[in-house]
Amino acid sequence: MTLGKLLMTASAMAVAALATTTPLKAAEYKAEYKVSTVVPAPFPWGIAVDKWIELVRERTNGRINMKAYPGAQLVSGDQTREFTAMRQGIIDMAVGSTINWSPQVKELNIFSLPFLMPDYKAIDALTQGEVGKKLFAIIRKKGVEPLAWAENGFRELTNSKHPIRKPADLKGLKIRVVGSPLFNDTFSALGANPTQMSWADAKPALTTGAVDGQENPLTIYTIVKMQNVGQKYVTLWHYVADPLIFGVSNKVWNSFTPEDQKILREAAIEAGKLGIRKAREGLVGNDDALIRKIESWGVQVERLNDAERQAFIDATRGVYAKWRKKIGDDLVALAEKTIAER
Ligand code: X2X
Repeated sequence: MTLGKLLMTASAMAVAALATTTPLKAAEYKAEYKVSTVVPAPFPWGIAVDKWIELVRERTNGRINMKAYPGAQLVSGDQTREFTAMRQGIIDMAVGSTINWSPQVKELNIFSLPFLMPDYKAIDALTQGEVGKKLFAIIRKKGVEPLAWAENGFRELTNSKHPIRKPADLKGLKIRVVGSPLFNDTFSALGANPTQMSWADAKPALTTGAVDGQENPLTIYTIVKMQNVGQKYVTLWHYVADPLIFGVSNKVWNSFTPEDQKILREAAIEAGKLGIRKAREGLVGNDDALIRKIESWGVQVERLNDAERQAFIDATRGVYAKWRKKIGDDLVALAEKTIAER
């Protein structure tokens, strides 16, 4: 090669290098952003995820291309590792349950304190108020940008053995739970035999009868058709509810322009509202269509009166007191005050 040719090649290479090191901002974006979730559409949770993805794609003209990965498949089905994977940047984004993130964010256990939230207004008072702001600040500090809330729902008790109307009815029943040792404590206090497992493992365990019962929102019950795997008894006890949080790994978040961050946040808020509406369909106000649908399948649904519900509250007070300390006395006191004033 002549010296002239060599110089030309070198300058061409320099131009090429310049072109790759100073691209337009959007060109730095990934071809696909992975969004972790546990359940897909038609669950209200998955509907919220799909809406978020769709709105962001539309509003960024495809600059931000997200894809849902349900079944917590990005963490091999172990939904309690979702938050950690997002912090590490293995997962770009997630719409996660407070239950599944609570092993890493202990304050999120607040929504799993037995019988803290009596109704939907109480959930909203927490997520949309000061408690929600404080929780978001904690999550942000841990390396995930929180954008908005959605909802899985009030978790009702189901089992294959017999109607449950009082703590003694739970005695010895093997109940599948997930996420946090708080659930073990709650069900042990009620005399049951709790066993931790992921959602991926829960479905076969219900089918084979390896467990007698489980707790989940009624939208999960109906869409999975749990009545067909022997879950013939449902107790409406509203003992805890799990909100969902839209989150983005900090590293990914910081790579977006402020305009695109705004689009992501606003789209999450909008998708979250849709998700919450879907999660409450047939369950709020005078509308109990979803419960009547379940009854029409021959399932026995127990509606507890105040005294019956109080017996469950009394039986779990010790658990509440223990976890109040773990979560933080100030935060729990603020939540109680917020709910009392709702
Ligand atoms: O595993 C469950 O029970 C589920 C689907 O509700 C959650 O991810 C918390």
